[in-house]
Amino acid sequence: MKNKIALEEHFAIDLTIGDSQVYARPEVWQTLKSNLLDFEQQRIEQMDEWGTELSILSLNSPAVQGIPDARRAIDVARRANDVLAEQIARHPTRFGGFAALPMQDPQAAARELERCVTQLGFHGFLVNGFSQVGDENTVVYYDDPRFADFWAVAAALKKPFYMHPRDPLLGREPIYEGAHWLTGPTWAFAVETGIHALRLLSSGLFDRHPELQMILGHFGEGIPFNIWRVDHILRKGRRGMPCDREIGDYLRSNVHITTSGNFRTPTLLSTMLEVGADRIMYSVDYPFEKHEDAARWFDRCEISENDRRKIGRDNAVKLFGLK
Ligand code: GRE
Ligand code: ZN
Repeated sequence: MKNKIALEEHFAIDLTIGDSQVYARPEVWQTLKSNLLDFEQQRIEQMDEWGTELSILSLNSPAVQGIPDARRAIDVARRANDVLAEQIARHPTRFGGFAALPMQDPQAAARELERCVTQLGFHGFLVNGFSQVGDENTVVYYDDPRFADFWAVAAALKKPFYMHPRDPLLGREPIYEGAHWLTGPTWAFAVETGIHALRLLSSGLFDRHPELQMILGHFGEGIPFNIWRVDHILRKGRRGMPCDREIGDYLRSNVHITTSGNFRTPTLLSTMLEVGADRIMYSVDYPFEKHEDAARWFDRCEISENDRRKIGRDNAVKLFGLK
């Protein structure tokens, strides 16, 4: 498929590139680093070769979310968003943007989001999970009441947001001790991000803002596979859960799911059965993943051509209101 749209595609700036080094084996770090910092060379070559017309770009992880000092977080977010805006201006048909936001200061995050959407033409925002706030051992999730006004601003802008992974703070998660190969994209990303998404879905956020749309990568971080059980258990007793509906209802009305880094047909088919082909979108997760691996799988996997067009492109055109 030639004119795909991909939306979990990452870049870094000098101030954030160091955060990605722990995820690269030493022999591939120089390549990953160069690919994250690059916009116009390898990135566009790979998009051309493997049929991605438009990449919606976002900062690497955890970057701004991992900066406990709010003033520094505000500064780094603004710089990253300005770098991205400049590249989008140079290649408006090839790049779009998700804003990085300093959630350490919800008011500042709302102002930066408004700037990015109304002045820079970004398509929404991407957060790398919880934010450390004040000191590095403090974790804040976005169902916290302090974000009420932020979410009102985000919903009013009518752009989706991407809930992207970061690792849990390993000092607070002893379960990974002695099994560090399970951290990061192996497993910990999905657990951490899946729970954060479930917190938002069950918090009442989507009752207050029924139009708000959340995007999850990696085929939904495990949620579609387990949603029947989640609702089955909660149907027997809600245990204080404050939202109006079942979590699966929000999954089918407020969530979109991408293929990023999870190029597997049985998983795609199961997700299609659970949420429908209209809520699934192609993504690569470049440069942590290869366009080649994503496209070789997606372009030929056994779905109808109608569904391939929706997932590869048309659903994103609709969601982001592209030309
Ligand atoms: C990502 O942000 O998507 C990512 C990382 C580190 C390793 C793999 C990965 O930040 O997909
Ligand atoms: Zn990613």
